[in-house]
Amino acid sequence: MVTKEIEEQDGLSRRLFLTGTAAAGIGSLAVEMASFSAEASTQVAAADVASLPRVKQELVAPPFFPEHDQVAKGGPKVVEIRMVIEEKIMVLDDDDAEIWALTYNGSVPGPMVVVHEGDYVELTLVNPASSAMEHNIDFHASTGALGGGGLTHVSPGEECVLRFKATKAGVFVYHCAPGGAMIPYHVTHGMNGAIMVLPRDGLKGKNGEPIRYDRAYYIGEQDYYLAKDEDDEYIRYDTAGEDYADYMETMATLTPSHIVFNGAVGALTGDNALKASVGETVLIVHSQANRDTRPHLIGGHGDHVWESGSFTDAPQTGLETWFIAGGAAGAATYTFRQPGIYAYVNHNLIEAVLKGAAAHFVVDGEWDDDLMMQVKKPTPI
Ligand SMILES: [Cu+2]
Repeated sequence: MVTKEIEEQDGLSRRLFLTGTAAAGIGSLAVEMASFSAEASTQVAAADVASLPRVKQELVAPPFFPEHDQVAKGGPKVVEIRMVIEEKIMVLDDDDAEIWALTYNGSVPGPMVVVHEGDYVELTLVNPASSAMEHNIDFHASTGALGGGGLTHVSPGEECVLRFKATKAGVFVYHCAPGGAMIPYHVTHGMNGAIMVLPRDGLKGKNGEPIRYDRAYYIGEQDYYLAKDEDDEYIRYDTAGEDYADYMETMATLTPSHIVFNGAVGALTGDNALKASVGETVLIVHSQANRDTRPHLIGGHGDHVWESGSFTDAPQTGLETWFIAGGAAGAATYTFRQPGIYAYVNHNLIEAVLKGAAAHFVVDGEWDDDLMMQVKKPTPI
């Protein structure tokens, strides 16, 4: 049905395609909820929020975090962020497989946002006139129908502002959810990211002891469903959205062509490997907006792991592999004790090795023979 409408390209069909409301179900629900939520949102006690200090957070491309305090300074703030939607070709692997990625700020995943519990997040979402499609954003960290999705539909050439109170401490996914089949289509074209809502007094262990980190990295795992032609080559398209009909078929197989970290195979290996030193504690936030995954640091552990992503719960300790449910983010800390190159993988090893879900940590420092040593080199038996 949708395919036919795209081919027709008349004004109405184009609009339906852009909004995703051509597909029945969640699409129409979203529209109804949008008007309902918009009404409710006008009742917000704007006066209280207006008295709060405002700070701008400069978002940066993953795997890096924006500058932030681990322990909040002062009371709640309004944290202003800006995301510009970018539809762009991204090369996914060494074989030049490519996709018209749908992105927040040009990266897959979108940028990490960091606030403290009780802060307000105020997002300006910009959809440039050059875009082909309508987009929006659903914050799993927020409270209110559709996570802001109903209040943020921006057509090409529009921008909007959404404010929500970060009432839940934890790490959470955000993603585009325009309606109907466009929801998985946009999410599996890269349109997702994560936000970290820290407790105001910082992260804590089982016994309330403070947990601090020296570095923080954001790993967004992404499944793509590229279509191939009759010669077994990935199909290339001239414009964003042109792959829609083919992609609907490949998505329905539930079999990704690629499962990668940070947008593409090799995005976090080689020159792009994550850096750390022996003795440093690294916070790793891992998100997967669509599909279950199971991070594992080969040669290390999860010292503290918030598997569900909720900082309200005490972290688990000493994990070998942890589970991140599709549609969620999780957090883990690890203090490196040995130098070397560590692979950080989705420990479905087929997905890591054959599909691409692997990163490297390059760790410098002194080797500790007590922890590990080669007692005898390989020699003939
Ligand atoms: Cu979108």
